Amino acid sequence: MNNTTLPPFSVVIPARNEEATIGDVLRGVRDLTDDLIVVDGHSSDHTVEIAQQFHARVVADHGRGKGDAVRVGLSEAKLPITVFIDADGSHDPKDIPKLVGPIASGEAALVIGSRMLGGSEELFGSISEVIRLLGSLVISLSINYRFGPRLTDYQNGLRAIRTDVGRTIGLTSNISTIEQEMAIKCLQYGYGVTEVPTHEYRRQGGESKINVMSVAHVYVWNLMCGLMGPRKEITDSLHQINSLLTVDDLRHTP
Ligand SMILES: Nc1nc2c(ncn2[C@@H]2O[C@H](COP(=O)(O)OP(=O)(O)OP(=O)(O)O)[C@@H](O)[C@H]2O)c(=O)[nH]1
Ligand SMILES: [Mg+2]
Repeated sequence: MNNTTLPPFSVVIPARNEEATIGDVLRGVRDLTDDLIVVDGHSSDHTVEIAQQFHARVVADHGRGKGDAVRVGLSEAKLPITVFIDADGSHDPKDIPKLVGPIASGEAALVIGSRMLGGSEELFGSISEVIRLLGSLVISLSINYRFGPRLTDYQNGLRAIRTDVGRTIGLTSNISTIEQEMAIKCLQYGYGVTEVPTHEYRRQGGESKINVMSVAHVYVWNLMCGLMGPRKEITDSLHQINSLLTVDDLRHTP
């Protein structure tokens, strides 16, 4: 059941072969939401069965990657705010109310958890982690320079977004570049983007789905396109969709 002091929010867990950890994540989030969705990446282990045991709604992605799963999650969400949390145990469900608060108050349309503010076990453990940290810092600095905010962690998968905004900003990424794309497109459209301190743990089991070196060029290309792209206007058709779910709705939805 949802926390009564917050507006209702859907929780989306993208998961591919996360049988070792998804049960603990589901246990942590199930009492926070009335709309619990696991977007399954065609897992070959027991991820789906475990999700069903926790009465999560399980939907399949199109087999293209985490970005695809995030977009499927947004299209499936039934509530005005959608929270994303990874299935590998690296995020703390107790941070979720912090993410939802600034959307409920109208301060932001997208709220990202910041490992730079809240700490991370992953910052300096291995060469790969240092490369990812440096890449993440470059991405953050570039987006801040182009659009003006002073945020520290545009890459974090732990985040909350107004569902209507997530559906209408034109997300296209199929892989984990979805996180930077979501932030850049919100900023291009003039939506508020902010962050709150959240702690990140090293994944608690299973295997990483990301190979930094093989996707680095996609990150660079997407970042360049996003930074060079113009600021955008909300078109009439977007207005029509957005008018179905406004921030006022968020505040007044029982
Ligand atoms: N549905 C779906 N989920 C995915 C896919 N790829 C990754 N995920 C999930 O997205 C989340 C983040 O993936 P991770 O492999 O943890 O990526 P990361 O957090 O950048 O890397 P590490 O935690 O260091 O392993 C996890 O819950 C994955 O199971 C996919 O293709 N489809
Ligand atoms: Mg992870």
